[in-house]
Amino acid sequence: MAELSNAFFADGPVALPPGGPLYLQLKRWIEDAIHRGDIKSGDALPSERDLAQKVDVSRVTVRKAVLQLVKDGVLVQRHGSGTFVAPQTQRVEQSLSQLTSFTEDMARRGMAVRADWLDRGLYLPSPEETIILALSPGEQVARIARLRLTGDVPLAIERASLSSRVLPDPESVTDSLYKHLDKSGSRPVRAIQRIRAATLDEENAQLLQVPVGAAGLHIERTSYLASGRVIEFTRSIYRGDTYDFVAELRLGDTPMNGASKQ
Ligand code: 16G
Repeated sequence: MAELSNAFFADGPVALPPGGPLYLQLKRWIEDAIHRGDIKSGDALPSERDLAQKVDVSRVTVRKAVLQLVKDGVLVQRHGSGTFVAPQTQRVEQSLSQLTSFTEDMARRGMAVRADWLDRGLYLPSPEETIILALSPGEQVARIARLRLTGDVPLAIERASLSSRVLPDPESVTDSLYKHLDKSGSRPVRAIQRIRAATLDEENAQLLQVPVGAAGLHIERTSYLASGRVIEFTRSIYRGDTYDFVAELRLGDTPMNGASKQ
């Protein structure tokens, strides 16, 4: 209750928008309060009991409305601390023709970046990592996994694998991986990126603060040095509600262009 905006619980009786079952009326009332800015991203919702009392509905009705809003991604529930208005996200348009880093992409937009470290260390490589990174027998793989955020809004989960010869001390990467690689002259110059649709499982959805089953983009980037050697293999999950990947297409010199001549 402490973080509650006064406007949300203005004096006088609450008039729910008419139409449909009571829990849907309450759901719309909460959504309207968010749209009006009476309660903002990160604000705590009043307790179930307080809401039920103020709106004059049963706690079961409140629970149903809140559950629906959590399912829609409007509210988030944090274990032990309550229910909050979910972070509002601005869509990010990302070109597919430039090999840039997350930090650079965000800096270009004037957005601050932050990473929550999920993992950073040296491991025995998986067969896939051994093949893609062309690791020698016995060579370890450096893995760095991060939740990437702008402000408090999580945008992506990135799990990068590199040869331990390139990155012998993964702990030394403190902010930008590409900046770090640049220092040792091993920043990639070319990459192949594969993007496919994904629905988010419980673990990823929780990290990205979206409902389980929400749409996401699964992206694999394999990056190369000028020598042709693979330097980085990264698997990422981006939030589907925040990213537009944009590619410029040009008429190519394909057999189709010559079709009219036949
Ligand atoms: C981008 C790359 C990722 C790379 C990271 C480096 C995609 C899908 N992924 O996010 O492969 O590791 O940039 O960013 O674009 P950093 O230099 O900010 O750590």
